[in-house]
Amino acid sequence: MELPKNSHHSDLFKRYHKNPFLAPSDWPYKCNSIFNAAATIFEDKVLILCRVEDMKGASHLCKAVSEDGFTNWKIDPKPTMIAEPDKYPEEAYGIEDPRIVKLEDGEEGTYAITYTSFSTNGPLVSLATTKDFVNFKRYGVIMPPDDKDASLFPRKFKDKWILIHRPTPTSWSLGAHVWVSMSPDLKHWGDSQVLIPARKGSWWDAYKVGLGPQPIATKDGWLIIYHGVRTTAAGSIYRLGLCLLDLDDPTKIIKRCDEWVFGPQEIYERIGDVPDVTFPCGVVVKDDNLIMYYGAADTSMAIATASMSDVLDYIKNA
Ligand code: BMA
Repeated sequence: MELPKNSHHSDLFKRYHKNPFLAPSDWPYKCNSIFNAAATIFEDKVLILCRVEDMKGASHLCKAVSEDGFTNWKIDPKPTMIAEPDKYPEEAYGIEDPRIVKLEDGEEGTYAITYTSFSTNGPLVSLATTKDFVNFKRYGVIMPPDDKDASLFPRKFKDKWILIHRPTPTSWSLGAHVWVSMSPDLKHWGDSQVLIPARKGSWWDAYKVGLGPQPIATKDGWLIIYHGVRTTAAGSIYRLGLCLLDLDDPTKIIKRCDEWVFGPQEIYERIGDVPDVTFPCGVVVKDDNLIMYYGAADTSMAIATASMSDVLDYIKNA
């Protein structure tokens, strides 16, 4: 069956012909779904840290590694990072949706993983670091509930780390926006401000926006791929938009595009545990190729690629 598509949808991002490239049936152990993976380059290979939902409903993280980022994924035979509610009570209902950055500025060799802890008081942002993706040092809660969709920038700005995150106000009509907060030590956070506000009314990104993959440094600024949610009578649609931030001061937006550039079209994106969701949490950049890893319908993992120069030209001319 061919689903109807809108006219220029996949001009910028092209779907990998073997999508979905990882599904629950590919997993070495029993699980319900594989989705919303972070991505990075580790030891010259592409490493993705997938959210795996188990058969009780809670999520943990499990890594898969590939030489080329597309094929021959070596999946850990058991969970790589699981919730530890005895030591970290905020992880009571599991851990979800990681983003990875490779730190600079005195922290070389360390990868920071921000993830959502599903606490008894709602979702919140936790931080852990690792040097080998086997042992993890937890920093615990860095943003209280409700807050999610977080990533660090890989370096400091005027001696401060910056975190992108998405707190949710108690009243939906006020909108859930992307914020930034600063920290001198990755533990104490403040100077919070709105970075990307959700739009309103009929906009594709009305009321709820959140960071997608980790911020990507380009010659023209930090590339931010964010998800926007449109609520319809049939549920929500999760699509992707683009923003460019100042390289030296990422609290400044250089450009925000009006139109979404990617959204649910294919059957594996439109049908699943949560229909109509394209939800990337990781990208890797190889030369001019941007390889985006996204969760499809909260069920499986898919890839879309773009030329970085085309993406930057698109943003400039949008
Ligand atoms: C968001 C997050 C994602 C999920 C999406 C669609 O709020 O919780 O983990 O993919 O909803 O269900």
